[in-house]
Amino acid sequence: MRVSRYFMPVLKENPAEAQIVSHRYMLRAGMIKQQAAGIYSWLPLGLRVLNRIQQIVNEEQERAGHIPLLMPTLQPADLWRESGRYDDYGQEMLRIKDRQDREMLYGPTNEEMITDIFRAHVNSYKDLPLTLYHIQWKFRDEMRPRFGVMRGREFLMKDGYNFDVDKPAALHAYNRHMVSYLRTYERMGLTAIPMRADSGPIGGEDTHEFLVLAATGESEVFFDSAVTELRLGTREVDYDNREEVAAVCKEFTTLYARTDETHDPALFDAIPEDRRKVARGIEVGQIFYFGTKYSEAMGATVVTADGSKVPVEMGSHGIGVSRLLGAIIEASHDDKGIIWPEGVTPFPVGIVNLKQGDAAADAACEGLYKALAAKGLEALYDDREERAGAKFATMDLIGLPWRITVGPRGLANGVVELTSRRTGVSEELTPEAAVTRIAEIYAGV
Ligand code: P5A
Repeated sequence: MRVSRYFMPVLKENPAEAQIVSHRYMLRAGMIKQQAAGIYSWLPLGLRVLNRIQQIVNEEQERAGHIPLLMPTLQPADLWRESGRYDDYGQEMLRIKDRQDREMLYGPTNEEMITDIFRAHVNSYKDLPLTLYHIQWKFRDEMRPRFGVMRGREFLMKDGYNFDVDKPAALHAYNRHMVSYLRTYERMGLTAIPMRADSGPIGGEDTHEFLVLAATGESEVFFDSAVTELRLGTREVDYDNREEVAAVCKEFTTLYARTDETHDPALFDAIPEDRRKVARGIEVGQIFYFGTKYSEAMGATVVTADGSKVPVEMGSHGIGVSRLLGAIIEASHDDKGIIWPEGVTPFPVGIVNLKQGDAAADAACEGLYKALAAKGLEALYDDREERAGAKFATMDLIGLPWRITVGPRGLANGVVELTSRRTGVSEELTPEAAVTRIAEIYAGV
């Protein structure tokens, strides 16, 4: 993409309404525009990151054997009367009437609807296990929408629902989600710690939240600092192997890590003092096991191997897809702007032409742009007639992890400059070597 042809309305000034750094940088980098409290348009640069995040989520869900579908944003109120949540949900639910005076709502979550789909089409244990998920917009009329996409009213969520014949199978699905989420967040460059939490309006007995540590996080968290060292890394996990999946979950949930809702001071005090940490975190996901809460209320049953009819065992599992942009920026930025991890960056590399109009510089930039494209890497090429300082400031603000700087002086020596946004370290390379290096970096992403 050439900056001269792109739509990236970068702001010079700090927007007064943004209280935290991620919100400030998302507005300044022209990623989002507020349309009403907690409701945003996703401008092209923001949409590219949102799409990258969705792609990672999809890949990891499919790797775990979970199946995508798509449910609507609008739901009939009657479904929610069946579970009893129509009244329970209160003011957070946006209630709408259609022209026939039928009561509808903009879905804050989809337990009822997925249970309705299940009961319409499945009735035998032979069709289980089954986990269905979608990535869809939700609406929650939050009392205090704030911090940009972090606490929106309209927001994008990945929500998945497992259906199993008995509790051990449902707990395996819970564990599978935990492991797939750990991998998902790691691919986004995040450390998200699973913490024992409270189940709130979703209900159920077992639940973990995934928290990214950040001073601006809305949750208070208590943990053993050793938990922040745990990594899934590149190990292969066989998602069908119950013991193996459970062992990974045990590894990640044995050390003390809880939100304020479930904090136990006595257990906390048993941690060696130098590892006892109280901090703040951003909740980027939550998984729930709730058994037959919805299936019983809504009559979703299966016939088991011995011929008896039982309510299906369920859980639901969510990732805050749009919130993740804010969380990643809170975890990865400096005073010049965003520093995207390679896994989610809107463009893998930026090209800055120091002297637009100089025949050699223009030709070298075009050559780099095409050579990168040939390797499947779409660069963002700043081809504007602008001062070099302004181009650098924009690149730093939008946070592409790598920048290639091209100018007549370097080209006279046959080199361009490759700079890491994270470390600021630059090296001089031939254009061909720069392309090879970038391709190597992204080969493992
Ligand atoms: C699990 C999936 C649920 O709704 N039902 C379906 C369950 N869980 S949850 O914890 O309430 O939400 C899942 C994740 O969505 C994000 N989230 C939000 N993101 C932005 N703005 C909001 N107002 C908002 N509310 C929830 C969180 O990341 C949460 O973990």
